[in-house]
Amino acid sequence: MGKAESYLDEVLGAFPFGAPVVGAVRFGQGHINDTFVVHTQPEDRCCRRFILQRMSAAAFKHPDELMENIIGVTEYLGREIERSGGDRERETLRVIRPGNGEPYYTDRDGGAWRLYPFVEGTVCCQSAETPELFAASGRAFGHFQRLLQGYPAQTLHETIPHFHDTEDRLAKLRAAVRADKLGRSPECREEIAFVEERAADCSVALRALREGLLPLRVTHNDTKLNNVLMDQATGAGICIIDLDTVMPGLSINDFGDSIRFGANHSAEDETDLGKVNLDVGLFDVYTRAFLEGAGGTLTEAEIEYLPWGAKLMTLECGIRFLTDYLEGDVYFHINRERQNLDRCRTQFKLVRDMEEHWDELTEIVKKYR
Ligand code: ADP
Ligand code: GN1
Ligand code: MG
Repeated sequence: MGKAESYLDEVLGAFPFGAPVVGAVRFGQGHINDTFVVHTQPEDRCCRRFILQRMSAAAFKHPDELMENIIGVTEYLGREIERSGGDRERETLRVIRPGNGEPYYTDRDGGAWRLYPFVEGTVCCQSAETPELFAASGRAFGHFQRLLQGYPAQTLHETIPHFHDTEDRLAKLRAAVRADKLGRSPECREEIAFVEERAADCSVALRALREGLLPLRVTHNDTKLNNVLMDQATGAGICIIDLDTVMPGLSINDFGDSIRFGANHSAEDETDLGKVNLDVGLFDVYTRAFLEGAGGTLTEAEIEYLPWGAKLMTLECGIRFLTDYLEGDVYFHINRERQNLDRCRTQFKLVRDMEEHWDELTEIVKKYR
């Protein structure tokens, strides 16, 4: 499969844009899919934009199942949003089918492409520029989980098996270390040891799930700040995007992944670890907002385990970056060498910070129970 750009002519011709396409350029900062913004020029009105994506073949083995999930979830959300007087065109994604009526288009080399309207009047943030903005994202992700409370979970396909199975992620890291395909393991010795010291932690949430303490819910599973679009005028988190991993999962993981990415003031691939620090104030702000958004849907045990969600999602993400580095950067997009190793290091620095501030984190959570 070649570079996504080389298929654009073919793919643009397959979708009903309703007006001439005037351009398509790469867009956003996702690590997984190839995302383009498409500009069209209707005769009688201003430019209309679309989001065109080639779904990652490395991440998603069954695009048909993936799109069935997304269509099911977005239609359900659309109905829920309408029922409460919202605007479904702005508050959820909508899949636009190609001319052949399928849910997505398959290019000449088997690449799977989908199309959404661009949600206008929104911004997508890469870092929590203000506490208010971070709170708005927390409210939106909490609310998302609440909206999907009644969704028939058994109809959802597992788009990535064992996605947040931290025990399995640990096993995959160990296998990558053993194989050491590119001879990169010596430079990762400290990081590998860091994980081994925390091997038992990898079972904490899964054990609570197995013991029936934590319930399985329909969750987003990839709750980075840049997976929610904020209203440009009000700053409210209005549209949750990147629905590829909506599957049965743990609410604490949705909480935790947001903390991992947003409760600090550095980039995920920052090389100066002195700049990478957990912001406990932002943890507090997010906890409150997430619980507000979830509106009483979380159980006492789920709330109690929120700090574990934060620590485990951060540790797991570091493990995944490290595994990908050892395997030759085959999963996460990179734009420079060692980027996945740098990403791993920021995650482990944050895990350390969480451990150091553990009592404060548990106190914060208690405050909002
Ligand atoms: P990835 O899985 O690679 O992260 P995303 O679905 O998150 O892909 O899309 C990447 C980026 O594209 C998002 O972070 C956001 O900036 C932008 N984006 C995606 N969908 C839309 C949309 N419907 N409207 C506006 N921007 C969007
Ligand atoms: C990926 O798709 P994106 O960029 O929003 C990844 C997440 C990781 C994240 C790390 C499907 O998220 O699981 O936590 O990168 N998504 C998938 O930044 O693997
Ligand atoms: Mg994304």
